Amino acid sequence: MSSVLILNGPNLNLLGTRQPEVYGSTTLADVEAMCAKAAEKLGLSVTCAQSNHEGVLIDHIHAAKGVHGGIVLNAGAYTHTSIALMDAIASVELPVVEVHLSNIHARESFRHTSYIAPVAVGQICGFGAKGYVLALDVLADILNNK
Ligand code: CA2
Repeated sequence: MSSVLILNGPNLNLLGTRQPEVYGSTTLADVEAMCAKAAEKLGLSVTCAQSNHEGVLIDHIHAAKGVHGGIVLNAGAYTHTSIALMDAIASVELPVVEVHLSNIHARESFRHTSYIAPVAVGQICGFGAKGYVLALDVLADILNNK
């Protein structure tokens, strides 16, 4: 069975508690439960992790090599700043699907830049928590060589 890491970055532990008009009312626990359910249907197993620390996120990406077949990554605001995360993704050579709850291209201009996008297989944004399920669907195809 193919295994996928669902990795969430800074402040996403607060999902559903503040700014519901931007990020929805779904909590991170809800997102992770949705992912587990979707993964089961797709024949994938998932491991979920969240950190507010750039280095810890990098450690998770490094540790995924040889353990997981791919990564669903919402790097939060590190998306727009972190060359270190970009380098980590490039170094593990795993398919990474970049996810954002909000449409980052319709928001402030500093959110239009993603350091993740050039090393990701693709980016899904603007569809709320459903984006994670869409990303798992894409990864299932990639991991089954469809
Ligand atoms: O839309 C997304 O998923 C983001 O990755 C979320 C990040 C933001 O910096 C990115 O530009 C887009 C912020 C996550 C903050 O999450 C919160 C959730 C509830 C309350 C406060 C923050």
